[in-house]
Amino acid sequence: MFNRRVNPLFGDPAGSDTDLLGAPDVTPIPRSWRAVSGLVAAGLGVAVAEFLGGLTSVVTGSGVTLVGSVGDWFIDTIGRPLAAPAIDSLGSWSKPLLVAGIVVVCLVLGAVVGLVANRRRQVAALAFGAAGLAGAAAAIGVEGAPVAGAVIAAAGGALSGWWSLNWLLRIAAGESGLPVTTPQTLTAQPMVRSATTRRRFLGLAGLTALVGVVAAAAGRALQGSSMAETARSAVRLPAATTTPGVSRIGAVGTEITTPGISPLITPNADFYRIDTALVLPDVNPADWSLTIDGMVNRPFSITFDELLSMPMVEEVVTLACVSNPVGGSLVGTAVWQGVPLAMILAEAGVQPGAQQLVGRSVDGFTVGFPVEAATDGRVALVAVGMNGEPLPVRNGFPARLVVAGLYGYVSATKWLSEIQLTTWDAFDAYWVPRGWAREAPVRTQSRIDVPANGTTVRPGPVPIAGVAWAPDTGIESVEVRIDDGPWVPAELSEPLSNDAWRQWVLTWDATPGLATIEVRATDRTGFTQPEGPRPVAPDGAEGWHTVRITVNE
Ligand SMILES: Nc1nc2c(c(=O)[nH]1)N[C@H]1C(S)=C(S)[C@@H](COP(=O)(O)O)O[C@H]1N2
Ligand SMILES: [Mo]
Repeated sequence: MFNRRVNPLFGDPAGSDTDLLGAPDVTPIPRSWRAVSGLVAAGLGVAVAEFLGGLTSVVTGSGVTLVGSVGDWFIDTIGRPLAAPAIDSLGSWSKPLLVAGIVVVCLVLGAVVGLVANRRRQVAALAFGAAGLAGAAAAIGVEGAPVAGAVIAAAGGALSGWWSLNWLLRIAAGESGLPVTTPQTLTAQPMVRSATTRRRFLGLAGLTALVGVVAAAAGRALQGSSMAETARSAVRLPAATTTPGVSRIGAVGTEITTPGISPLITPNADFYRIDTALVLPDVNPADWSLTIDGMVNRPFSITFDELLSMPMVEEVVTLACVSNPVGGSLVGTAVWQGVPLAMILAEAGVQPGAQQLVGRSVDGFTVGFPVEAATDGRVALVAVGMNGEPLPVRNGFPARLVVAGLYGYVSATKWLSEIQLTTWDAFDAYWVPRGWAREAPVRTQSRIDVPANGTTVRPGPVPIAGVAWAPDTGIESVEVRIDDGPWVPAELSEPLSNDAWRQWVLTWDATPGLATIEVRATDRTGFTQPEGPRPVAPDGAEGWHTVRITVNE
C-alpha cells in the first residue's frame, strides 16, 4: 500500500520526508499523516485550553476562554475597522462564525506545523508556545478574567498540543520513534508502516480528536457558571417607588393577542442582544462601582448596594438598535427599573460647559449623548432591573444606561462603570470614529409581524398586525395599505408610555392572488414615516415595512 518511488526533487509523491538526495533524515511519514497529526494536536490544544478555562470558572467563579478572548481582541482591533459600517449586527450571527473561524485557523496552522515539524521539532515547540502566549495575552485583556486561570489554560493547551503532536508523529513513524537513517530502511519502511501502523495511527488520531471534542464541550458547559451569574441570582431588587412609571405598566391588560404579534413587553429571553463583547464581561457587583466624573462639581463613586438604596422608578421603554433594518428584529420593549440619571447628575452638580454625557463600560465600550437628554424630562435611567429581574448578564449586569428615544449605540451602555461629563470636542464615543452619527435619535418606525413575508394565507378575513414605536414621542396612529390602495388606519393597543411601542392590528378581507402590504406610523409630533428607503448607516433606517404574500384557497 505504501509502495512508492522517491522523487529526488519534490520528495516522495505520497509525501514522506526525504532530502534532495533521496535519503530520509528522519522517519518518512506521509504528508497527509503529518498534517493530520498537526491538525488533531492543535485541536486538542485548543480544547484543553477551553476545558481548563471552564474549570477556572468552577474554582474562581470566573471563567476563561482563549478562543473567545482572541475573538474579542480581533473585533476591537482588526474586525471593526474592516467590517464598518455593516458591523453593528455582529451580535446576531457573526459571533459564532468568528469563533468557528478562529478554531479553523488554529486547525489549519496546526496542520502546517505538523507538516514542517517532523524535521524541525523546535518549530512545533515554538508554534504551540506562541499560540499559548497569544491566547493568554488576549484572555488577560478581558475584564474580570482571572490571570492565573488564563495562564494555566494557555500553558495546558500549548503543552498538550505540543505533546500530542510529538506523540502522533512517533506513532505515525511506526511506533519506535527512533529516526531511521540508512537508505536501506527506506525500502523497508513501507513494510514497517504496515496496515497495523496505519490502523493504530488513524485510530489514535481519531481518539485524540474525540477527546478534544469532549474536552471542548465540557469546557463550554463549565463556562456557563460565571461570577456574575452567581452574584445575580443573589440580588434582590428593592421595590420601585411609585413615581412616574408604575401606572403605565398597569395598562398591560390592553394587549392585542393576534397570533404572531410581538407582545407588548418582550420577555428577557427573547430580547435582542447587540454588543462588541464576544466574552460577556463577568462583573462581580461586590467589586463594582459607578463613578461620576468629568465636568461636575462633586465627582463621586457609588457601590452597587448604594445604587440599590437610591430611589428607583420603573419605566416601559422600547430600545432599538441603529442597525435594525426596516422590518428587522433588533428592537424590544422592557420594563426597566433604575435610578433616574437626573438624580445622579444633580448629586454631582453638572458644570455649565458640559455638553456630552459619556457612558463608559467595564469592557471599554463608550456611548455619548447630549447632557440635555438626561435632564429634559425624558426617561433616562441607570437601570438595574429588566422586567422584574436583575439585569441579565447579557443585557448589562449589574447596571446599564437606558435613555428613551436614543439608539442603543449612543446611549445604552451595558456593564456601566463610569459616567463622564465632557464636551463634544473632547471625546468621540466608540462608534463615532467608525462612521456612525454622533447624535442618533430613534426614527419613528413600524413593523408588520403577521402575515410574514412570502407566506400564503386563505381568502377571507386575515389579521394584519405588528408594532410601531417612536420612543419618547409616542405613536399616534398606524396605517396599512394593500396594493397601492388607500391608507387604512389600524386599531392600536393602549400606550404603556410614550416610550413604549404600540401594537396594531387590522383585519383585511383577502381575495385570491398576490398582495403587497405596507405599513407606516405617525408619531405624536405629527410626523409620518416617509417612504424612504434610507439605509441603517449612519443614523438609522427609514422606510415602510413591506411584505408580499399569496392569497390562495
Ligand atoms: N458595553 C456595551 N454596551 C452596549 C453595546 C456594546 O457594544 N457594549 N452596544 C450598544 C448597542 S449598539 C445597543 S443597540 C444596545 C443593545 O442592548 P441589548 O443588548 O440589551 O439589547 O446596547 C448598547 N450597549
Ligand atoms: Mo445598536
